[in-house]
Amino acid sequence: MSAAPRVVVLAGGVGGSKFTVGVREALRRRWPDGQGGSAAELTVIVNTGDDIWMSGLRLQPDVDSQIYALAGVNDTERGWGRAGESERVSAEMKALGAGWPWFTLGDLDLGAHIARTGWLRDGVPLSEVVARLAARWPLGARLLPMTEAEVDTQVLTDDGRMHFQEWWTRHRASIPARGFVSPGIEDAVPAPGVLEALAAADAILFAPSNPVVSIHPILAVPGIADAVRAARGGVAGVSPIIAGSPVRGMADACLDAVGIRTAADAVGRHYGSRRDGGLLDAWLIAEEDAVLAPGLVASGVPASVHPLWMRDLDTGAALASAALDAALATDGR
Ligand code: FO1
Repeated sequence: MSAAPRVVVLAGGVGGSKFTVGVREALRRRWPDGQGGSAAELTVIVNTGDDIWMSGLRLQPDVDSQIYALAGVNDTERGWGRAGESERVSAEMKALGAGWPWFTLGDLDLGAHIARTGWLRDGVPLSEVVARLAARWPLGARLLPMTEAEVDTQVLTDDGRMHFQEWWTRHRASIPARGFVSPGIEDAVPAPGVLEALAAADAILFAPSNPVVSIHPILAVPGIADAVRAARGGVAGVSPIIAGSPVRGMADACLDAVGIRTAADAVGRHYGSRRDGGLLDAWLIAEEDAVLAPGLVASGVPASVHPLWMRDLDTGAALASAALDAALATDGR
């Protein structure tokens, strides 16, 4: 068996966390540490563009989705928040006319928002705050926010801009988006540990997360895309599009807005091959999209065909394992 690798995953929240759980499982199976964990190191660099202030509380949907999924306490049916939630506080807030009627905070989830906001107000840096929240459970992964700066994603519409959460959760992405911006991101720096993790990684994986509002904000933090391009380890991405539809969520509305077709080949070309100045050494597409592979390969994007649906822990681990193999097979230069 080869030496246990250092693995970095770039990911958003709900869809990304399913993949992260699969990666952790694949690492446990292939490089077991004899105590139920893995000798491999897993670091997840998480999108913070979805973050938002609500009623004085700082919410971090993608960070929390990753923590809850890795801890096994996530609501798998609803897709976000904690399993077995109650919503007494939210009901009272609604009665008071506070918060937003379209955004519900569970009582357990609120514990995390209150703790996070309190620490931030005490001056604790965001990456330490995330580490404290993640320490609530043994996750078997290190979570890093992409940056400590507040760079909430805004959606450009014909009537002006709105916060990504309002567009996504309230309007269900039904208002045509003309683009996405992250005010302040050009002055942001990667959170502590991000560039070091990318430089030390044996494998860097792009989760099948929304390319526009989950992966792009991470890559838009100055220094991160360059660190991926320069990384010693191999870089493999997993398509979030299967047979022309998003695996999850409303990624098609986001792709339309930035002029990328909702298709596995279009997203692969958008990321591009590292040999040609892009980001990937390997691009995993679904069996349903096998017909697209030759065209991708011919245009320099190193595509390979795999079962992409993550139906359970086994299929998630199998996909993660294929992505790991694809990344580890490349020397990255
Ligand atoms: N999504 C919803 O569709 N409705 C909600 O009321 C809602 C509340 C919520 C609270 C905390 C949190 O961390 C996430 C929450 N989400 C909710 C999910 C979230 O807004 C989005 O699905 C993601 O940000 C997009 O990845």
